[in-house]
Amino acid sequence: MARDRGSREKAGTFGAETGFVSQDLQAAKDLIMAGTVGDFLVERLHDWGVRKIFGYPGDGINGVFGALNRARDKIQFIQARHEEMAAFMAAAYAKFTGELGVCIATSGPGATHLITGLYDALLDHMPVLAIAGQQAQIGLGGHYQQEVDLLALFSDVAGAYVQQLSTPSQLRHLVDRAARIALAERKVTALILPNDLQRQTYEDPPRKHGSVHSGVGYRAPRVVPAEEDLRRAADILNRGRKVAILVGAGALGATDEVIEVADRLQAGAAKALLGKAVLPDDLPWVTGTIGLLGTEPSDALMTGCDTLLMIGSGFPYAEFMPREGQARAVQIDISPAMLSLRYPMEVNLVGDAAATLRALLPLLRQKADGVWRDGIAQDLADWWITLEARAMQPANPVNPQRVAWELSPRLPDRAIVTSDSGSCANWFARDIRIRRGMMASLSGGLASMGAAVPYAIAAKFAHDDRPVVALVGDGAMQMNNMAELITIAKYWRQWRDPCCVVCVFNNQDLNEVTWEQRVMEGDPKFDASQSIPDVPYHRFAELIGLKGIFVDDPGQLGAAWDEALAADRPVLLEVRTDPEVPPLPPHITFSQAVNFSRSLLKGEPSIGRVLANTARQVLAPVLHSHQESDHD
Ligand SMILES: Cc1ncc(C[n+]2csc(CCOP(=O)(O)OP(=O)(O)O)c2C)c(N)n1
Ligand SMILES: [Mg+2]
Repeated sequence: MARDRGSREKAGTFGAETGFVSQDLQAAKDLIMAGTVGDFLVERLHDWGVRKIFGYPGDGINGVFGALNRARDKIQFIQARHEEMAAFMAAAYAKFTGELGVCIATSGPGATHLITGLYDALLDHMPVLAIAGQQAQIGLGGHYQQEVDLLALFSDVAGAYVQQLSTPSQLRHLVDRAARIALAERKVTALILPNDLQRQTYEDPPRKHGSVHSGVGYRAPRVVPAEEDLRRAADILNRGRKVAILVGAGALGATDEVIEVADRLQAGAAKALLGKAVLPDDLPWVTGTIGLLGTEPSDALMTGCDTLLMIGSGFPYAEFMPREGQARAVQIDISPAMLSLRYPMEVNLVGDAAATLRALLPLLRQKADGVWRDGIAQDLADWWITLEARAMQPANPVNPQRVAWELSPRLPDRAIVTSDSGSCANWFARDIRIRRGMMASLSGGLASMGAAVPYAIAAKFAHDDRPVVALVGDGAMQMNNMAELITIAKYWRQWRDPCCVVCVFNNQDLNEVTWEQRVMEGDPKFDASQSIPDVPYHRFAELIGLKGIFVDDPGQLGAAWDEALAADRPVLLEVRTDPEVPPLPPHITFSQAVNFSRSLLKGEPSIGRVLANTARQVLAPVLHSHQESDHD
């Protein structure tokens, strides 16, 4: 009977939408509500090791928020400005801790807002649990306010496990399965909780036919391939004369093992963007990132190798991999679904990166030092000179490459660097030299704008003793990152190390796409879609209590970074950067270059400067060296 009363109260007098609930009354209700479905949910998540939940409230989920309030000593609730940001935070928290990320939102618009952040987690294989409220069961199907079919909404992104609670005693196994499946399959799961149920008394499942009796806990197994398969892989790797390694996020816990294997095989190694922190960039055989945002030495590594070892990566662009038939190949991945996806592998190994490489090592013969690695080292030496020259090219007023170039040597040890999607991802990928102990990430698979600041916030909550730097375009800043500065302003005093620098590339342009229009489509910049307003980001930061620094002179960049990294509070470093410096791939193809030239003929507004910069930076060598390969 108590349950029925609960739902009547929600639907009537006590509905939060009606605003009748006084604080005292709510407190009294909270007291007698101990032991509700909401309380059990929080308790069970705590048992699962959850200590932080990112989200935003609403009356559809207030029964859980009351419980979070009662359990403040167990789980910290972190309030984002927007549910999508909370989901990005949960994804990034999982990335930076290896733990389950949890986000929470109300019914209807709160739940729909979560979606992009959840896809970010899904595409980057992060374990995230989304908790969403729902209208009271009595009204479901009634075209009720804020009623959205959440099972349908979450069915794709949380396809691994999405359930709507229909009776309190069901909750235990819903939580247990949602947490375990997210962790074990590194996927997104979702629980939908009708608000009338959240306040009902929780009871453990009765011992009767039909009940489910689940338990807490998951430990990842140590997965190592069969000995015979390891031998087949070792045979291929031992026969190779020019071995290339490609690492991704799946190798993040295997730095020592990758280095040992690479040294044994005298291999070079390129990094997919999400694997940027797998290997430090000061090793003379690490060619940096690969792909559209990659380096020329990575390109040379892939085009020149005769053997490929791919570890923990779903790197998407096959055109940056060896040509089919060029290299014999071995892949290691914990997920069978990711095997032989971008290149037909001769041996597919399902296993943990570190454990599998450890098991491989005794089977690998030491190769003699050779020309292959010397060539890579030479390519790299040349490349760093090229990058520095590109970064130091004069621009109007500041060359964006130089922003990252000047940051790189100044990054404190153990720094965590995040980037948004936009042209700054190029400079993040190429110009930041990662050192051992650092972390770095961005929205990889989804490549969504708007992730850098929520990622930085999650990084601070994951490791509040580590300095954090976020690189963000002005478009992404305006989209939603600006609002999340308010979240930084709200929480930074809780962090042991206040160092959190958000660097905005103010080019008044959606520059990455402007260049895609030019280079990929052969169109001129579409001013109506590409130009964006000038906003004084550093002054906004100052208004909300952060430190603001503005730079429009490249000579001041170094000092500005020093000041930002040493500040006693989070900093917004705004740099006025030149939108006419092209964020082109390491080797654009000849046809792309032709398209690009055509765009200029079609009436590009700033034709003079575009041509000057492009010619200076990349176009001339591309046109010379790639005419042949493009016509193959
Ligand atoms: C949510 C979302 N919308 C659109 C895009 C397409 N997109 C990728 S980069 C970019 C431009 C980003 O502009 P800005 O943040 O100013 O960075 P810039 O490239 O100018 O440095 C756009 C529109 C995207 N990746 N994500
Ligand atoms: Mg921009």
